Amino acid sequence: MKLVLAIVQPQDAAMLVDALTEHGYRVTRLSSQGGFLREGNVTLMLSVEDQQVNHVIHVVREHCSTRARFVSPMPPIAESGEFYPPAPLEVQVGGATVFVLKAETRKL
Ligand code: 2BA
Repeated sequence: MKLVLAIVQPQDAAMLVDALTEHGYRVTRLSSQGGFLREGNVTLMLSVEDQQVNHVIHVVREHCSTRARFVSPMPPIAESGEFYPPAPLEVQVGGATVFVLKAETRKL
């Protein structure tokens, strides 16, 4: 068994959960937040057979898009009263960050 954790963007999560469920996978959806952007994202948790991992990753890839986000760096401390607003920094988010872990499922 493997535990697949997929961190995805909220815009992609609903369609992805639908697709995974339609393919017969059991999915748990957790609300999470990225440490860098401090924005909400979604972590999906699936326990699957080893031979299903590649298919799960294929379905995730099909439903998750890469998007550009802009971060405003903190302005430097002005020394002479002049102010130069720092240029927004572009980061590419997604499609998805996926972790695959060995797992043992015990249903109590
Ligand atoms: P965030 O931490 O909010 O990161 C959002 C995006 O910001 C990242 O997209 C990446 O493009 C950029 N980024 C993150 N840390 C950075 C840094 N130190 N310097 C420059 N740019 C940085 P993704 O790589 O697609 O990650 C999306 C979300 O997936 C992350 O949200 C985080 O919640 C999670 N994630 C990504 N890699 C992870 C890891 N190794 N371990 C745990 N969570 C991870």
